[in-house]
Amino acid sequence: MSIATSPQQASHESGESRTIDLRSDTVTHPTPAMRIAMAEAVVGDDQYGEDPTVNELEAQAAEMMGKQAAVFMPSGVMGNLASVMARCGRGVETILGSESHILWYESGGPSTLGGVPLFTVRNNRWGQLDLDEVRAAIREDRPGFAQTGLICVENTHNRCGGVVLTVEYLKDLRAIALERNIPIHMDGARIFNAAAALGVAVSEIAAEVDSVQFCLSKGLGAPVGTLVTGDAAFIENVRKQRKVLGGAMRQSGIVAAAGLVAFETMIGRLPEDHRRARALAEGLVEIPGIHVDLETVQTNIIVFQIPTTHDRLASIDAFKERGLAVSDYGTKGLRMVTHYEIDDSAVSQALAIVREILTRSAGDSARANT
Ligand code: TLP
Repeated sequence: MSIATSPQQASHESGESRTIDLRSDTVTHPTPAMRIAMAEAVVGDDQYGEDPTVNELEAQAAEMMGKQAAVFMPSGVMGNLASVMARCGRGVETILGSESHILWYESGGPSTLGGVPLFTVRNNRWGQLDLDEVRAAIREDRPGFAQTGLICVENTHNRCGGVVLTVEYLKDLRAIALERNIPIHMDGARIFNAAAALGVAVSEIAAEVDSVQFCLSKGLGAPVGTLVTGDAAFIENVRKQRKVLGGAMRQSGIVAAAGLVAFETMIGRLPEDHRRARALAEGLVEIPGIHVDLETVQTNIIVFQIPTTHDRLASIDAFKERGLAVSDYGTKGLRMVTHYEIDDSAVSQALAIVREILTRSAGDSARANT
């Protein structure tokens, strides 16, 4: 056995060394420093609270977010679900955005496993929930009404193209939540991207919500893991819910070690991903027929539409054949996400492939029609 000590070697392992993989920042491989830290991690049984590496990761996470405590979870989906279940018992409702990840991509977990009804409020172009609509969505105390137990927000907002919720917006939302004593949970899978875009500390964002879930396995490049942060009593409850969901771990310091390296080495470089996403977006709008809402390209995500003359799925396949992977975002179009394995030359190659495929097939179909 050997440890892959270079990103090239690591990506070689995946057998995809030639693909420019812009499907997500979740596709990143652990850095060489992470692999070494994982191999050398001091571990113990986390369920006895005896894994020093996990304890250190949780302490650092809580401190960065300015919260009392944190708990290490296997995934963002589980972090969100355990957070919702810790706030809302069966029949207690959660208010969340119509475009939220929890609603779209988490298999209906809160309702199926938690018995938590979901009440959706429309997300606007900026990923925000309209404040008047939130006010109206918080239930009065009536026999026929479910009780409102939680408001969820997402920052950065994935389906809205990586847009950032500002601290000012969150303060306004908080004021409404406080009037009715409803806690706010932030799906902050990419909160470090949000903080980098706003030029503030993550704790300034986290201060406006009661709990934050954030992922190590996206732009931060670690292989696995999420942290949920909040007050001590809430985190104790999330630990219980994690156990209910079968997500408690033992010598999880092995993976937590990569998270500690991510904190040290990956947060500071996120603006590079944002710069490259911008370059990609600006290059895409130059290609005839492609539409990108440039104002929403604020972090590392680009959602774009290709000309209606082109079949979306066939175009994705054609990109793939030429060595470019992007994801399908259904009616929203296609998505690209930058990350640390995407350098400037990958950006220009990706643009060249998109241009080549879309112009070539436009030409082909024009010829076919004559
Ligand atoms: N998002 C993934 C896919 O599920 C779409 C991606 O490629 O972006 N919250 C947000 C905002 C997310 O974007 C994701 C992952 C999660 C939660 C879930 O995290 P994991 O994958 O760790 O369970």
